[in-house]
Amino acid sequence: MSEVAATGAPGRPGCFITFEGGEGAGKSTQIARLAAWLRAGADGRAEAREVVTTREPGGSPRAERIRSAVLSGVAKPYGPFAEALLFAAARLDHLSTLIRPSLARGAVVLCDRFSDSTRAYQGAAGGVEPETLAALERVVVGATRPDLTLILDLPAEIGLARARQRDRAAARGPDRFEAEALGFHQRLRAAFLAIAEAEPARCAVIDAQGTPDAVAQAIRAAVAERLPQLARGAADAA
Ligand code: Z5A
Repeated sequence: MSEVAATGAPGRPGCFITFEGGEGAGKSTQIARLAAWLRAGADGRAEAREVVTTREPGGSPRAERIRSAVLSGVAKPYGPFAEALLFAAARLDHLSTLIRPSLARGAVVLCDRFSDSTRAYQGAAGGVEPETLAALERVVVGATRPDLTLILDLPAEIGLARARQRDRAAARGPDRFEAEALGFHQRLRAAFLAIAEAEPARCAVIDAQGTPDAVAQAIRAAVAERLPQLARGAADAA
């Protein structure tokens, strides 16, 4: 095995960071920024890292096929539990083909959504019992839990307006979940905040209402504080 400084959970050479939040919270924007910062060794203060950026649902060829089906709405008539099973099937493949091999060779994996999205969308907003989702998470995710989860928080109205503006610019309509009513998105926000409150050691809530630069700075500060090996010295500059 190559000489890689351990950064995440014990026995795991790499480091697993997930981004969560409602629609249009800025996850894709901020993953690209954090990846560039880590690849540059946190402005030269730390070791430059191999960074793998990925997303859920998707992230592997088979999981991307499940993504297309679920986001098209084809599974909606089967109900939230069936959708949770499809997200879990996609996650199983994503974990075994991309996430675990990347962590094993020492990469930093930045993932746009992960199992907290199942808890929020299919659980809190969709009505699937938490015990059922916890059991699914135990068998699918196992020990590959995130080292850090950044929850990008903002009012649902603002996130939806951003997502709609982006969709208009790309000349496309809302997907299966964007099309849900405002109340659904407000439940999601509350669910992500509740997850952060229940698991403060893993989760950091980031105010996502500021400019992209301000949000990126808050994310770097959280990473420097929670995973100092990735950004040694950067906390002082944050
Ligand atoms: N889902 C689920 O139900 N269960 C699960 O287990 C999993 C997922 C894993 C995936 O959709 C859907 O699957 C998701 C949940 C469900 N629901 N939906 N829809 P997706 O991957 O297509 O979309 P998303 O994850 O919701 O992300 P998003 O809507 O694409 O937004 P984002 O990545 O958070 O934001 P963004 O693309 O970076 O930014 C959105 C726009 O705002 C864009 O035009 C930016 O330029 C702009 N932006 C970004 N930051 C700012 C700031 N700071 N100020 C102003 N404007 C900004």
